Amino acid sequence: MKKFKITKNILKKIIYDTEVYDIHTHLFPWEHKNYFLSGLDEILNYHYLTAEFLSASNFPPKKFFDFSKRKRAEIVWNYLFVQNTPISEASRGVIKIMNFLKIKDYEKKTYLEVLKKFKSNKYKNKNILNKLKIKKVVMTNNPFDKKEWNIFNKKKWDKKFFKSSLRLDDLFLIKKKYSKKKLSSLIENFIKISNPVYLAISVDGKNIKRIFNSNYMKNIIFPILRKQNLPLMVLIGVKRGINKEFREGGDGVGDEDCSFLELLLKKNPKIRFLVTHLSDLSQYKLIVLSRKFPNLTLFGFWWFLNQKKMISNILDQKINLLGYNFIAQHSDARVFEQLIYKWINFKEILVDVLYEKYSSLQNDGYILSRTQIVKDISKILNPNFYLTK
Ligand code: FIX
Ligand code: ZN
Repeated sequence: MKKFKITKNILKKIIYDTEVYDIHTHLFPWEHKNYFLSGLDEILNYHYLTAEFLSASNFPPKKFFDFSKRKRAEIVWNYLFVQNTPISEASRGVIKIMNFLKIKDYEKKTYLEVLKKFKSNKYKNKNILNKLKIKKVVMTNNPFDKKEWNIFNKKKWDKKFFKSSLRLDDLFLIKKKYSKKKLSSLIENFIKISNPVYLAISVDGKNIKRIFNSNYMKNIIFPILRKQNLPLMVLIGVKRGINKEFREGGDGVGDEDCSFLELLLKKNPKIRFLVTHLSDLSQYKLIVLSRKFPNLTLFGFWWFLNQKKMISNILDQKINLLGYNFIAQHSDARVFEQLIYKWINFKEILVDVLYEKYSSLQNDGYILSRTQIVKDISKILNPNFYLTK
C-alpha cells in the first residue's frame, strides 16, 4: 500500500470537509424575524465596525445612533470602505463575505448601489451553511429578557440546528432578589423549556469572585449543573461599558484572574467549565491550568483576540500543551453572514498550524493515516464530546 503523505492541500480538504459545531453565537433562528439578523445593513452595524468607525472618525456617537440603521450602515460604509482601505480584521471580514457571495466591483460605489448588489446575491442561508459545513450553532438565550425569551413560546424552528444556551449575566445585574426555592424552580423551568447545551456567564477579574462566591451560584446554579450534568461556560476578562456612548461596542478588556478559576476548578471537579478569556496575557496560564484540571475545557478566541497572529500563536501553544483536548473555535456571530468570514479565517490559520505539526510528525518517521487526521480535526471543530446534547 502506498504510504500516506500529508500535504497542505490534503489537510485543507480535510479541514474544509469537517462538520462544524459552533458552540457560541448570538444568532437566532430565521423563523424569528425580529431576532434573526442578516444582510448588509446588519453587517455594517456590527459593533466591531461601529466602534472602529466612531473611534477613528470622532463622529459624535449620539448623533450616529440617532440615525436609522440604513443611514448608519451608509456612514460606516463610506468611512471604512470608501474613504479608507478596509484593512482591519472586522473590515476585511466584510470583504471576505462579499467574495464568498461572489459580489464584485463594489469599490467606490454608493452604499445603495452596493446594497442592491448584496441583496441580489444567489445564496440561500442553507447553501451558506452547507458550504461552510456548519451543522449546529448554539444561540445565547437570555431567560431574564422576557421579550426575547418569548421565542420559545412562539414559532418552532430546527432545534437540532439552533441549540440553546442559558445566559445568566442578568441574574447578577438585576435588582430583583429570589429565594432559593424560587430561583431553583425558575432555572429548572428555563432548562425544561429550552433544553440548553450549557449555562453561561461573562465576568471580569473583579466580579468573578463576587459572582462565584454568591449564594445563587454556590447553592442554586452549581447543584443544578451537577444534577443535570450541564457544563458552565465562563467568558472571562470583559469590562462592560468602558465607553457607554459606543453602546454594544463600548466594552473593553477587564482584569486578569486565573487564580480564582484555579480554586473553582479544584472545588468543583464534577462541573465542566468551558472557558474563554479576553486577555492575551492570561492565555498561557489558562492552557497550563487546563493540563491540570480535566474539568476545564478551553474554547475559541474571543472578540479582540480573534486575529491571525494571536490565534496561530495561542493555538500552537494549546496543541503543544494539551494535544487536542480543547474546542478550537466559536464564531460569536451576531449576523448570519458573519459565519462566513469567522469560520473561513479560522480554517486558514488552522491549516497552517496543523500542517507544521503533522509534517514534523511525519518527518520524524511516524506513520500517519488520513482517517486519523479526520478524527483529530473532528474532535476540535465538532466538539460533541464536551457537549453531549
Ligand atoms: O458576552 C459575549 O458573549 C460577547 O461575545 C458579546 O457581549 C460581545 O458583544 C461580542 O459579540 C463579542 O464578540
Ligand atoms: Zn458572545
